[in-house]
Amino acid sequence: MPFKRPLSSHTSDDESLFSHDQHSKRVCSGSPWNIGEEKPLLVYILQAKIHPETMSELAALVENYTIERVDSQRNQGPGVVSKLNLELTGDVKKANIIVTAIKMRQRLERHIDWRIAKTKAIVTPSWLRDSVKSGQPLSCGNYVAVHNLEDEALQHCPDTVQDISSSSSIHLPSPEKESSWQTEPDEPIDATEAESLSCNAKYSCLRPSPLVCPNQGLVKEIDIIRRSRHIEGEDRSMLSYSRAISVIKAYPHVITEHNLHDLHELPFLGEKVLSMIEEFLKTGRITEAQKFLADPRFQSLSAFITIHGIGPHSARRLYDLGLRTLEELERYYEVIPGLSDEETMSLLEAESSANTEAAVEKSIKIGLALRHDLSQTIPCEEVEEINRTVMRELSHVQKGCKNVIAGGYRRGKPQSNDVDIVITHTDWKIGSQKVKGLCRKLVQRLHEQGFVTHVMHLSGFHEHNVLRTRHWDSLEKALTVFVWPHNPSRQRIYRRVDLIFAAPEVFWTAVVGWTGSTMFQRDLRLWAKQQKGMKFDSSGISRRHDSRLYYPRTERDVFKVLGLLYVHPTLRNADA
Ligand code: 8DG
Ligand code: CA
Ligand code: CA
Repeated sequence: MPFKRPLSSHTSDDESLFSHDQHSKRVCSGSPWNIGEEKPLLVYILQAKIHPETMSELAALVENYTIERVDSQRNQGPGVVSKLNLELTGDVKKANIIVTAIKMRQRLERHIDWRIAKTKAIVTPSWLRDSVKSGQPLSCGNYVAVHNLEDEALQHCPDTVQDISSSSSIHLPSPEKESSWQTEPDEPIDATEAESLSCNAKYSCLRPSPLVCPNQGLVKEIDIIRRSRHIEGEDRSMLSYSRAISVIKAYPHVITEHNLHDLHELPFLGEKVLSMIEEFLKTGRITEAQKFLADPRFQSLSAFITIHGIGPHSARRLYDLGLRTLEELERYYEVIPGLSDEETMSLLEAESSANTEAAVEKSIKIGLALRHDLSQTIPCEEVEEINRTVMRELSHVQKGCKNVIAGGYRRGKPQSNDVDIVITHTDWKIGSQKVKGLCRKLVQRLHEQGFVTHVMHLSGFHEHNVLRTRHWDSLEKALTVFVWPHNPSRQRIYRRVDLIFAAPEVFWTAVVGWTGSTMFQRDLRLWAKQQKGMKFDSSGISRRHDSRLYYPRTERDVFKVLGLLYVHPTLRNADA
């Protein structure tokens, strides 16, 4: 194969990501492909979907790599010479490892017979780059190219470091697979995988829940009743409606009088909800929902809880004081609409003031003052622009971070109420130290650059044990107000941006938790607890009986560890 040789075989980005690892890899003896072995490791590079320049880069990596590397920092002492013997092959059957940019089975099958594919380790180009960099064939687990072939890739991987994690009581992470270095894992929905989910399963994390379902009008109507229970503090009843809604969200057919009886097969649809559905089919309305919509108390309380910091309990208290409208709330809190000079940046200095009454009141005042802006939804293009800006500023504070935009955006919502960005550091070994305290530093930087005007809430790692019961998780996070600095060509509108920091070991649990939806996350916890004896939240997964911790290395791993089929983010819309 006549490949053009590039000037350099790797990018400067790669240098920074892996420079630490180069000096800390274990020496792995006993590998069939390792140091000093004569037999070369045969590499087949599948050209499809790989740019010609990348192709020559990869080929050069293989062809050049019978190099000797003196690594004076290894445990065995200075001067140990390592050799990795790679050889290109054009015969897929002979290959020990297949490198490809293809991710989907169907696509791969156009080039390689599936039966052969099942006998090989099929990995992403990053496996090759990283193996060459580290001087040894790395574990394939993080570089699996086609997820249907994950087990096979592990089984046939010519790696030498695979067992580090399994021999430990703690699931040790290692460098991630290629796709996870990107801002957003943008895998398409795998139809076979989606079909394996079941619409009548008891847990929403086993059901496929699209953003908009065939019975969305009905869902919206039932959601009014759910909201009424929420604002009145009737949590049990609210949860029943949430469950009914989530079951309907996953029901794939339009409900009609003809198939109404099929709904009896579905969980959580009791007599009351079924009769409401019947009424909706006949009239297009549910009387109880309509009554709430017309109820002044419902209207007031619903409006109050749209303000950040006002939950149902506070809303009812304010209502009992005689307040009815947001304008009255403004006067009560002495707020001037559109103007907020509340000093919440001081939260950055305070040790643990995030939940004091004064801090909550400040955030209510900000929420009220800026409510006309904050109630406007954010188009996904702007979500991405905010994310880019945040990450650019973060790079000035700490190099080597990566992130995923979570929340509704990731579930496919075209318009979001806020932006949720989950951030970690790419260095698995020292990443958690790098991430610690980063939240404050980033917010400080964003404030100095004029992007963040307020911090509504700030919390740190140390809350883990103390406030476990009151919080979703123990991650370091800042709930901020973001604004584009003065620019005549751009509308100056305030946006809510949540910045969540996770150590590399819990990055993917954080992404899953913060991707939601709320009901999906609730059922992940319930499933973990009831079916697996495990504990799940955004800050980690543990086994209950011995507190063993699990550190999933990819998002798919989160599902795997919990014994679940993977659910694509756009099928996690288990709320209205
Ligand atoms: P949108 O209203 O913002 O458009 O939709 P969303 O993105 O689904 O709502 P969200 O209120 O931004 O919440 C995103 C997910 O994060 C949601 O599934 C629930 C979860 N979540 C919070 N707060 C917290 C929290 O403090 N910790 C954790 N772990 N998750 C949270 O809303
Ligand atoms: Ca959100
Ligand atoms: Ca949010």
